[in-house]
Amino acid sequence: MRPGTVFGMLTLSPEVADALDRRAPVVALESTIITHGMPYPENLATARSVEDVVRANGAVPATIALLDGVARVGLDDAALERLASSKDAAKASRRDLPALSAAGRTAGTTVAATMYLAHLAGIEIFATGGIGGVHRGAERTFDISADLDELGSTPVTVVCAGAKSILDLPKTLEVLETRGVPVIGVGTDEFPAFFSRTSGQPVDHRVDSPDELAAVLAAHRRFRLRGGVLVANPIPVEDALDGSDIDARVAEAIADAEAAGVTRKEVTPYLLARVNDLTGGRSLVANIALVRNNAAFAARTAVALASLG
Ligand code: PSU
Ligand code: MN
Repeated sequence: MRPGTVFGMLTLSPEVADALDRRAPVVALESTIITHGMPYPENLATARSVEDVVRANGAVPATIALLDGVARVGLDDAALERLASSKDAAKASRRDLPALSAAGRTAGTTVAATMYLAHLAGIEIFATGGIGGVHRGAERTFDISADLDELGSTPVTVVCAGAKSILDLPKTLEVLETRGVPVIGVGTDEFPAFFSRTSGQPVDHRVDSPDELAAVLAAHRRFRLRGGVLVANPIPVEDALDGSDIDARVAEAIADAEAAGVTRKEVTPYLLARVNDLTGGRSLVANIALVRNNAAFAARTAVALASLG
């Protein structure tokens, strides 16, 4: 695929276009984590270092975002810097893409929107920190992230560290089961809880290496299952935080969100910012470590997949 425009609305960087042409390993990276998930300048340092980790593990990084209305796949450093320092970047989930694009806006793309754009570009694997899911209290609010429906319908593999306890993990796993999304633990039989390696929630399938995951993904392809695959890679032991301590801060953040009357797409960014504040630097350090860990595993899996042909 040549750099430039695909379907009128997608611009690939020359490096990503060339890698896809050669069928070389490529890893997609999302950008709501940059615009709404971490404060400046840590967001910029993280975006750069995650790209470095992908390269160091043998793949080409493709950070995806909406810049001046154009969906870009593969950002240069100036674009990363602009996105990270922007005060008015929007948050684009799949349904926001048309209106934001028509208005020429700049936006971070969520897991859902990034999966969709990655698939259009022909990228099969994507690394992030945490996915959106079923919020606590969803039986009252109906707050369920569009990330889960996207995983049910778009064939991209998402490597994450589980989900933050701002979400209801058992309900999130139930919805993933309903949507037919394979959930695969990396070196674990439990779904990890983002800052901590365990959640008490079992996963049905486990792999212990990138090669094993590549074999599962090749089989997923052969079965022509139409949706994505969720890979749950626990935070490294040395970076993990004490679960009960974080949970208390998260509960506080959720109470604040309810008191402030926050709803819909504002909920997750509000909670992420509040949890960052309430835990001080510690949660941010852990967050950065787990994203890098996921990027490494995704890149090594992309390399293994490419060698399967
Ligand atoms: N969870 C995190 N960090 C994040 C997000 C979620 O720990 O940055 C972002 C991701 O981009 C995810 C989005 O796709 O929030 C989900 O938003 P919502 O719940 O509104 O669908
Ligand atoms: Mn929501």
